Amino acid sequence: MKTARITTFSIALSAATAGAFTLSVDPAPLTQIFDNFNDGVDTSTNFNNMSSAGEAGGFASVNMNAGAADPQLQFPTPGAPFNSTSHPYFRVNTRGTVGSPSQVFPLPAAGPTVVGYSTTTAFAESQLAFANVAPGVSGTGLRIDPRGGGTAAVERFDYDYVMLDRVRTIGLGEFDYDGALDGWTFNAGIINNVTSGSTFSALTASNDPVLQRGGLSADTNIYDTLEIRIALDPLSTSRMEIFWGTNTFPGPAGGQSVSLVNELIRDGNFHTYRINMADEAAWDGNLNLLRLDPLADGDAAAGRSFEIDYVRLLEGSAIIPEPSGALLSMLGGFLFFARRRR
Ligand SMILES: [Ca+2]
Ligand SMILES: [Ca+2]
Ligand SMILES: [Ca+2]
Repeated sequence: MKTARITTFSIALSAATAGAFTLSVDPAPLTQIFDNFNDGVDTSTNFNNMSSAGEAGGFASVNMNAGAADPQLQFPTPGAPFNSTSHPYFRVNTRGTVGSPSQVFPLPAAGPTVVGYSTTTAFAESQLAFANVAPGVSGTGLRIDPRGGGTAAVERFDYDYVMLDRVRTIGLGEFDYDGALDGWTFNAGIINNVTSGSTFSALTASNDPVLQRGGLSADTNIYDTLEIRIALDPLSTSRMEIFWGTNTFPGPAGGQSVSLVNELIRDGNFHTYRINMADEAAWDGNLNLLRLDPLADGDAAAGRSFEIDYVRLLEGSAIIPEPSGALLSMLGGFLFFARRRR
C-alpha cells in the first residue's frame, strides 16, 4: 500500500538524543532499479568471449572463456532506460572469481563513456558516475567488461544489482540476493532472519535488538543523509534508534543517536524514512559505523516482526528541501531548526 507523501520536521524527543535532524517520510524516490537480477529470467546478451551462467538466487552469473580477449556482455533494460541527466550516478554490486579492474560502457555508445571499477571476490558495491556523457544523453543498456582480457582459466562473475541514482548514494544494505547480509551483523535480539526478494526480515527477541554495519568510510560532508525503508509490525510501539560512529566521534555511543517513535508508520507496509543529519554535531569526519535498533525495550522483547528493504547513505544537501511557510505553520510548535553547520 502506498501512503500519501507527508513530510515532517522534528527534533528527536528522546532524552538520550542531542541535536537536531530533519525527517522526510515517504519522499519521492531518488533511486531507480536498472536491473536487480531477481526474477530468474536471464536477459544478458551480446556476449564476446563470455557466456551466460544463468540467473538465480537474486543475481546473474556469467563465465569468461579461458584465454578470452576483450570479454564483454550487455545487460539490456527490463525496466526503464537510463538518463544521465536525471540519474548521473549508478551503483553496481558484483563479485568475481578474481579481483580485477572492470569497465562499464553505457549503450548506445555516445562518446568516451567508459567507467572503471574494481571487482572483488566477495560481493561489493561500486559507486560510479556516468563519465563524459553529454548532458541529456540517455541509453538503453550497459555493456560490462568484467576484465581487461586474457586469462588462463574460465572465470565467473556475478551481478546482484545495478541501480541508478539522482544523487551520490552508497547502498549500506540492499539485501538484494538470497541470504545477503551486506556486511551487517546482529545480536541475539534478532532471530529468524531471512533475506529473500530484496528484503531482510526478522523478529525481535530481546529488549535491545541490534543490527550493525561496520567497515565503512564515508565522508559525512558529502553523505549527510540516511534513508531507511522498513516495514514495522502493527503491534509495535517502541522507538527505532540509529547510532553512528565516525573517526572523530567514535561510536556507537550514548547520546550519539537519533530515534523515531511517533513518526513511524506501523501498518506492516514499507515506508521510507529519509533523515538528514547535517545538524548533528557528531555527524562529522568519516562515517565508519552505523547501528540500527529497529525497536526497543519490552515491545521488542515481546517479539515483533520487521522487514528492511534497504539502508542507504545519500548526498542529502542536494535534495533535502527547505521547509515551506505552509508547512511551518501546519507543524506549529513541534518545529525546531538548528543552525546549519555549513
Ligand atoms: Ca532478470
Ligand atoms: Ca539482486
Ligand atoms: Ca532491497
